[in-house]
Amino acid sequence: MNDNTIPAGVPAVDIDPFSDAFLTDPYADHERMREAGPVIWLTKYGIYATARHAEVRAVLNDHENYISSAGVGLANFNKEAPFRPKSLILEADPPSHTKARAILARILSPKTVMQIREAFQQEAEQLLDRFVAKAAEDGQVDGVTELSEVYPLKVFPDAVGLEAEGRKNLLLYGNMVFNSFGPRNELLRKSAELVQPVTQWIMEHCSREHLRPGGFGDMIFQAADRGEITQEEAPMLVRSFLSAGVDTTVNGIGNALLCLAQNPDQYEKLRADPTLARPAFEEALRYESAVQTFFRTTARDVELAGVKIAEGHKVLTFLAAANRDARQWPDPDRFDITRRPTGHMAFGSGIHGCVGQVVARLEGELILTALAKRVKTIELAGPPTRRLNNTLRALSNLPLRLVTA
Ligand code: OVV
Repeated sequence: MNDNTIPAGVPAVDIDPFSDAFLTDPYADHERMREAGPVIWLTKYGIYATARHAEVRAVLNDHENYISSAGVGLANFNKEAPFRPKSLILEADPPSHTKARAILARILSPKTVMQIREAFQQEAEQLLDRFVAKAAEDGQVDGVTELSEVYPLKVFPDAVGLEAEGRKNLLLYGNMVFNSFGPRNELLRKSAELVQPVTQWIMEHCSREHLRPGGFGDMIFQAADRGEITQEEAPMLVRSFLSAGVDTTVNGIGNALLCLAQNPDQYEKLRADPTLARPAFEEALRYESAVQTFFRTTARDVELAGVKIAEGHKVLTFLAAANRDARQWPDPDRFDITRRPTGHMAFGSGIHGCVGQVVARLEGELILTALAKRVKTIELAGPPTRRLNNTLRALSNLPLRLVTA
């Protein structure tokens, strides 16, 4: 299976998509991979991959041939033990996936989002007041440590019903989980140094006693009370909220701030019309996708774009490369908040498409709206620094100078 023999007729590419150089700036390599062919072979890992929009979408929409239960990272769970007990939704196939998905989809439905909107908006406005005041006082402000990390760490765990103490663990855990989808490289080893205490904190806080009645976490236990899942499964679904609900939106918002700081003409459009906040966030997701990659595993011999792939192979889908495929997007390397990037792959696609996307979009919209209402111009006050992660496009710092309206 994942060996060193290059399959006949499949373009072989020697790029390492988990190297520091690639993760620092993946875009030229994305182009090389798209141009090499619709399906390529990555020699470094002995895996198939696709960087084109049509094939990424095709793989993600064919959950019967491309399964998730063998893991959605490089590791094949049929051959090696997962680094943590498998997620009941991410690393599952129908029919068990369907059951878990239905519960989370109901909790994170548009109806629920209408109910949390006001609290999320208030928090966004108060945070932006503080952010702008800090910028005025200090001459500059950090878009990551003082905004993009602060907001999701406040509003989402509040909605889940988690206590305020210790929430930084959510960032450490997210970093670890998203690194775990890559190879066992230095990034994974470093982030996993804290695996014991952080995992222990996370699992403790997935229990019913730690979750405020009526919050998203408690709603999972209510589903267990109704017999929809077992009492043992409930904390595992809470774990999915805590794994996927923070680091993703932190970086979605951080990346959007970077895009706007680097494209003053686009920021001016947003400032002039703050109702563009939602499409601006969507375009930032396309342009700098917070989640860059996911794997699937072939459940049988399949054919993708004319390439035969045998059963049991890993296929790496480059969501972020699909999002800049010129076959799909006119002028793909242009950040344009007036484009409507419908069909982007930043939330995935198909039955595993992000179940929290209504909440993620709400957070992005509210932060960009509050920003646009207060800030005339936003520019870099120094070079942004990256937090390299095997899966996430993440920033550690984003020094910004603001001129307030
Ligand atoms: C989409 C995603 C990412 C990471 C973890 C999970 C889901 C989970 O279900 O634990």
